[in-house]
Amino acid sequence: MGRMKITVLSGGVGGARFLRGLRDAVTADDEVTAVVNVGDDMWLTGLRITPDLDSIMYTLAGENDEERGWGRVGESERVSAELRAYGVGWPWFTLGDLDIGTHLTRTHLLREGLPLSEATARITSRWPLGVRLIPATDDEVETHVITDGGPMHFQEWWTRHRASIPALSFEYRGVAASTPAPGVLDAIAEADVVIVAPSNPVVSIGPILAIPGIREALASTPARVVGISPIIAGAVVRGMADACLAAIGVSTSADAVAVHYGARSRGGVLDGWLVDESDAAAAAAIEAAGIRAQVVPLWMRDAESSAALGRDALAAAR
Ligand code: FO1
Repeated sequence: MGRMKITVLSGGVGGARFLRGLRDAVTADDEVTAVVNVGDDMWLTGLRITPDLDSIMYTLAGENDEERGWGRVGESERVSAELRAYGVGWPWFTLGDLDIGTHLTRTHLLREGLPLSEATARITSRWPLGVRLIPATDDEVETHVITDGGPMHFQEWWTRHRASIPALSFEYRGVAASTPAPGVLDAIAEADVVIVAPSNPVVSIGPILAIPGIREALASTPARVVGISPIIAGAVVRGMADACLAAIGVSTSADAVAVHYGARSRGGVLDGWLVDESDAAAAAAIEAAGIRAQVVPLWMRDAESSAALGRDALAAAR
């Protein structure tokens, strides 16, 4: 097998773990590109924060806080304490000191006029990640959650309220006027394999698919498009994705999420869908929706099981 081009649509934590495993599963000749959600991004105390890009970068660099799931390992929070004392920012959202170094760099580059994709290339060049990271768009597209009390930024709903306020719907603010970042459409069109990471379908993959041009690129790529279920044994693997699925009327099951994405042959995005062994019974419903179902172990427990999942996803796409 020669050089392979693999493009992954990804959100933060789950996508980051998958990408780390995939990197271990490919050879040095292969080229892995991650098209990353920006819907969680925001301006805070003058800084542009991009949680999903940063989660992936820190994870691939071995610099992430594994226990907490986000931010840098060995982090301190002195600057955040000062911001709190001044009464600026979000007191429920902590920026670590090392992490702030990343945000200062990004904001500096943006203010010099670089688009986010170029700022990201500059920032990620610090580490040998083994994966090229491209924001799905250079435009500011931020997810807002519509609740009974009005809309709020996704980050406020998720981090401050822990998704406990019922979400009526989600709005990807600015998405209609957005365009894919340079390299995104080519990464999909020229891929040998496209993988939808086991990320939140509503607030991680949803905002990527809503950017005009991306669905069309997925529809026309000669590559096979294979997704990995973020649901195992009828439960979300991490986070509070079930609250997001409920809001869009999708039940928390491996087959319901596959049907939500839809078969590429029927106007959706998927050719194949990987489900966990505990969800083998869901395979029939997935196949009935026109999507090839593959039953494999999905738990990314350690480096070995994560790499095995990467190999399984590649095998499913051949
Ligand atoms: N999550 C939290 O639960 N509390 C925080 O204070 C927090 C800070 C934070 C700072 C930078 C960053 O990149 C991520 C951060 N996260 C925090 C995680 C983030 O809110 C979400 O988990 C993701 O955006 C959802 O994918």
